[in-house]
Amino acid sequence: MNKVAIVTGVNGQDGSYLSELLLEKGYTVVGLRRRSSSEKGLERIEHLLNNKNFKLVEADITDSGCVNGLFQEFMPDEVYNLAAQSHVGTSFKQPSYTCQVNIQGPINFLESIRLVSPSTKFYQASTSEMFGKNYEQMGNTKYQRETTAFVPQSPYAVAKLAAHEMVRIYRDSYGLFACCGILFNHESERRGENFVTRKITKWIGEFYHWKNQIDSQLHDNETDNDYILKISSELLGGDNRVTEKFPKLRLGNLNAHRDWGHAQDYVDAMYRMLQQNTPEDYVIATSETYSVRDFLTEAFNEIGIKNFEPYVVIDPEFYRPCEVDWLLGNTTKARKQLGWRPKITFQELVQRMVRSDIDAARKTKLERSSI
Ligand code: NDP
Ligand code: GDR
Repeated sequence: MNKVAIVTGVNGQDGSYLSELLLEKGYTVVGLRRRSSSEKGLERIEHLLNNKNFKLVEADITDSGCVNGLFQEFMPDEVYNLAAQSHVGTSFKQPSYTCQVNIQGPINFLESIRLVSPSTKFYQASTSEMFGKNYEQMGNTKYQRETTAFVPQSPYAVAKLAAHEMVRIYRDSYGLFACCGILFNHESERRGENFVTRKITKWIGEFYHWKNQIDSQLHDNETDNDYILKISSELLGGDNRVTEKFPKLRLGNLNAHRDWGHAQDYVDAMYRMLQQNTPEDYVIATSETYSVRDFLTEAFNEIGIKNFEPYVVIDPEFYRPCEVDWLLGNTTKARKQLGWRPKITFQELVQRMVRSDIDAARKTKLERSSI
């Protein structure tokens, strides 16, 4: 009989990659998706919908009765709780909602496992945001590991830390196989569009096509405060310049450092954690850190632009009331005990994301022009 895994947040970035991995390994995957008034939002898992071992189920993790019913119906061997209000900036504007989903959700699963299915293994999606502004230092290297103290800097991080501690309490009190992956930032071609990496690469994809539109009249680029301008060559020098405008990329803090990996590598670590003999928490990261500025430089380089500055506006709208400045994960434990290491480098990650968004923008343009 196939093993059964419940994956919450199945239509999110990680849920889609993890489901692929588990299906490849012969699991039956029960993917949970909350109700939506439209059928949109399944793009990341469209290719799985016809797989006979994949079941898409409507469920909200904040509803304890609903979660309990899932255990009665599916008796899962493993649960991967990936569903969350996962945007740090949003958590400052919606702190109560963030706590409701990110704390109550995991409690509902832990309670159901305790009461209905104590042999089910549970994975909780913890985060490097829990370290907040804290780090350890060896020589010039500042890093975080499993034993680094948590000093959360946002409602999101506080909620995730509460869930993290709750997992520890259920593990210690009731002997459940429950563990947390303390995952550092991981991105991909499927990353949500309001996280900084994807926001950048999506903008670049669209800008690339706008810039390269075949139009013999347009040949020069200029900028004003908010727009990049293309100016008609025939009218250059005259008073009646014809311009086309493209809005600049608006971002907040470019100095924050993040340890960015690829989501495909990270879901493999989640799986490995639940195959261990004992439940433990692990830091998962690449152990390299780059600033948002570095990401911009690398991404603009992909389209042959060496200096991104004329194309970007710093907008206080995207500053956070409290920021996490430095993240770099020490993965000694995961490498040793899980045999895990990332395969995709920072440079490959950026390249894949930019190329994918250039392709996506091309398709959108073609669709528009065929209407
Ligand atoms: P996403 O935001 O892409 O996915 C989260 C999913 O959770 C979405 O599909 C969302 O549904 C779903 N969801 C939200 N609320 C509920 C609810 N009440 N009931 C059911 N489903 C719900 O996140 P990622 O895939 O990037 O991250 C997965 C998990 O890992 C999250 O918990 C995140 O906090 C955590 N994490 C992520 C890291 C990263 O860098 N990506 C790093 C460390 C931790 P909908 O599509 O309808 O909004
Ligand atoms: P993060 O990711 O907060 O690290 O949380 P995000 O991409 O949102 O921000 C990274 C850094 O970029 C700065 N920044 C901007 N961020 C956004 N979103 N939009 C902007 O315009 C912008 N400009 C600058 C931010 O201030 C920040 O410093 C992600 C999420 O996936 C969490 O769920 C996860 O737990 C952590 O990673 C690890």
